[in-house]
Amino acid sequence: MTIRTFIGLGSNLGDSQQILNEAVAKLETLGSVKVSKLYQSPPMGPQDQPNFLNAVVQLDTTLAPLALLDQLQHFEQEAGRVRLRRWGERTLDLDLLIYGQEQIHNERLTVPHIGLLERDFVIIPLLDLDAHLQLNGHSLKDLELVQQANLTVVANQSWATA
Ligand code: PH2
Ligand code: MG
Ligand code: MG
Repeated sequence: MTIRTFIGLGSNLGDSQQILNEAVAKLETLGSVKVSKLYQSPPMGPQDQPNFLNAVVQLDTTLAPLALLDQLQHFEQEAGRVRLRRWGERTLDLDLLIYGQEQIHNERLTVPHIGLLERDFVIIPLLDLDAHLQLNGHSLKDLELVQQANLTVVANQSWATA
């Protein structure tokens, strides 16, 4: 059975656009993929770090949640993941945001992702992929932060396939 999942992509170290491009190519090995626009976003957390590039990938996959998490962490390592501090700079961050309708709580994984509803750099790209997406019965497009989003579009939805 195929499950619709959404993966958050972020990078603010190295050649971030190249790193995110390669990440999308790797995600394509796990199932059928659709990408959001590519955004630049001011850092959440420590302010003395570069802006992030952010995007979201919709991935339809047969992988179970923890098997998918294993793959995401493997891809992060392959990208030479550097993580210097909490909420700090990263070469590649791949977050499992949504896994079908499932609520998952274990030592390795919380889904939907904690903080999803507070992050414009997650919500806006999610809406690119599904303008009517709902979480716990609430339409993401009705969230207040959608009006206040502080994101710059870097590339349209063909950025990863060009
Ligand atoms: N990720 C973080 C910390 N801060 N800020 C933005 N704008 N985008 C991110 O992806 C991000 C962040 C740690 O995962
Ligand atoms: Mg993250
Ligand atoms: Mg992460």
